[in-house]
Amino acid sequence: MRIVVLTGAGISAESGLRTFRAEDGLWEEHRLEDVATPEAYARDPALVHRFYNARRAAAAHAQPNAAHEALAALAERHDLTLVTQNVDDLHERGGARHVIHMHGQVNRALCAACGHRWDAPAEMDSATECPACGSAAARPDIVWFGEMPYHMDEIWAALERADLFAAIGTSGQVYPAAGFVQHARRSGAHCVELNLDRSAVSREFHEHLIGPATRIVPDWAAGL
Ligand code: BV8
Repeated sequence: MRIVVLTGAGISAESGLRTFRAEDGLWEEHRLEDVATPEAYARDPALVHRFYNARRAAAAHAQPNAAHEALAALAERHDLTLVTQNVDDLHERGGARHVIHMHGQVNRALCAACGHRWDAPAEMDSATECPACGSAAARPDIVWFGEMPYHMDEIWAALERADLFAAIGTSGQVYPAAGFVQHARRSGAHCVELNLDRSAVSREFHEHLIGPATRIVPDWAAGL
C-alpha cells in the first residue's frame, strides 16, 4: 500500500515543542506571519534570528515521542512518503530515514547572498558569516510565508499515486500543505485526519481519529 503522511506541529506537541496556533501563534508579541517572512528578516534580522535560535534550542532539548517512532516503524512495512511542515528533527531522531521537510529545517542555514547551505550553529545572528562566500548573510534554511515550499514536485507526485493519505497534528490553515488532502482525494486515496480536534479542512477527509498523537498514531499505524 502506498501511503503519504503529512505532519504538523501537533505531532511534536507532546515532545514539548510549541504549536503555532495554541497560543494564537504569538511569539514575543509578534504574530508568526510577521516573524516568519522575508520582509521581517530584511527589517529586523536580529529578531528573526532570536526567534529561530529559541526554536533550535527547544528542538535540541526535545525528545521524539511514540507518534514519531510509530511512523518510522510504518515506513519499514509500507511504501511511506513522510512529508512534514515541522522544522524540528524529531522524525529523524525517532528513526525515520527519509523525511521531506517542505518548510525547511531549523538545524540548517542558508546564505541569503550565495545560496550555500550548511549545518546551522546553535545560535546565529546577523553577523554570522557564510562559510562559502564570507558574506554576513546567514539565515535559517526555513520556508517563510510568501516563499515557495521545498520538494513540491516530489510531494504532488506522491499524492497522485497514494492509496492512503493521512494528515497528523496540523490545523490545515497554511497552504499549499492544507490543500494536499483535496489532491489526494481527487487521485482516489482514502483520506484520514488524526488530530486533537477538528482542523480547517476536516470536511475533506473520509475518516477522523481524534486524540493526542502519542495515543492515536501508534494504534492507527499498527492496524495498517
Ligand atoms: C506560498 C516555517 C507561494 C516557519 C511555515 C490566503 C489564502 C490562502 C493562502 C494564502 C493566503 N495568503 C497567503 C497565503 C499563502 C500562505 C498561507 O497559506 N498563509 C496562511 C496564513 C493563510 N502560504 C505561504 O506563504 C506558503 N508559500 O504559498 O508560496 C509562492 C508561489 C510562487 C512563488 C513563490 C511563492 C509558505 C508557507 C510556509 C510558512 N512557513 N513554517 C516556521 O516554522 O517558523 S508555516 C507554519 O505554520 C508551519 O510550518 C505549518 O506549516 C503552519 C501551520 O502549523 P501547523 O503545523 O498546522 O500547526 P498549528 O499550531 O497551526 O496546528 C497544530 C494542530 O495540532 C492543531 O490542529 C492542534 O489541534 C493539533 N494538536 C495539538 N496538540 C496535539 C495535536 N494533535 C495531536 N496530538 C497533539 N498532542
